[in-house]
Amino acid sequence: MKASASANSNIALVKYWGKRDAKLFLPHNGSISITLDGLNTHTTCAFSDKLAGDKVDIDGKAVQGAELKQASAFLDIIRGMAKTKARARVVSKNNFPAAAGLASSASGFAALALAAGKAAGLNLDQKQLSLLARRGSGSACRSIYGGFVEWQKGSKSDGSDSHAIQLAKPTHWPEIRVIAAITSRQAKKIKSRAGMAQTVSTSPFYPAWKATVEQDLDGMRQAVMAKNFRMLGQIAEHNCLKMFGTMITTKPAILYWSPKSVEILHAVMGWREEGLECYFTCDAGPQVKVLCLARDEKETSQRLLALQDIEIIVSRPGGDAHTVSRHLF
Ligand code: 2P0
Repeated sequence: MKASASANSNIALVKYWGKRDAKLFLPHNGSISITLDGLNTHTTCAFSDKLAGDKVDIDGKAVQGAELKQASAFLDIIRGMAKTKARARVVSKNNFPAAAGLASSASGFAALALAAGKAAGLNLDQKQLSLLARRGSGSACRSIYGGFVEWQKGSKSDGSDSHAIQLAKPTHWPEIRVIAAITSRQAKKIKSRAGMAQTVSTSPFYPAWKATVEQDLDGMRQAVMAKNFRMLGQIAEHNCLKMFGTMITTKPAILYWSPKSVEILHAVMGWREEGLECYFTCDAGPQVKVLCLARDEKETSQRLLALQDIEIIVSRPGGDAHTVSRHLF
């Protein structure tokens, strides 16, 4: 059977940074994100006994090497669940530039979990899909749900309690805007996966990260439920800077920011002093995501574009990952 699915990417307000189990993608800490309607992946999957191996196309290019191995290992989990040996054909399209470093693995593995699960004849509920998507890429477990989402780290060694839940639907707080400012299109030198492993094993600040993240999670849950934008922004910025603190103190150091990224951080802090309420957050890369409310979307976008050599993508809180009837092959 052939099946297709659509999933949105997400931006973490309290970050997932560090694994306690690399094989099962179990995190050291919980995380909270907003699912983003502007960054979407559409994926079609079909299993067939006639294929000699898995064939995966992303944005018109055949995936090869380590990336194909990763996709096949994920499909193996689904094959195990469905008790089949059939190989898969997968075609996937992002509606945002693949090289822009905007967490395509989150929307990608969420869409693949749903499309491949259905194509294999599995009838998984959202919790099961979140558990499955996590095994492809940690942040993907949050993209199964729309709106405001928490990945509960869990404590079991088999990972069966490490999945996302929805804190609030997108309609709870539709005024939130996330403006992704793309500062560089060069592939980053150190992937998140390697960066977090290096942080856990070498940063002297990692214990401080782990010791303070629960209070960020508590505060962020409150901020989301009370729709307190100042509190949300302040915690998100602080949590992002703490994560960068652990990254830049690894051996060797990892510095994901470009000069342009730092320019935006200064600009956002300056605009805030002038009364424009916006906050920044960044992932493991040079792009900066600026958080603001709908009333300030236009002004914030214009000021970002005026910094030059920046592209922006504006997102609102997006919906759940869902199956779609339009197939890509
Ligand atoms: C996050 N990041 O919470 C954090 C913040 C980057 C910085 O999740 O190894 O691609 O596939 O589980 O999910 C990016 O890392 O890593 C990420 P794997 P992933 O969004």
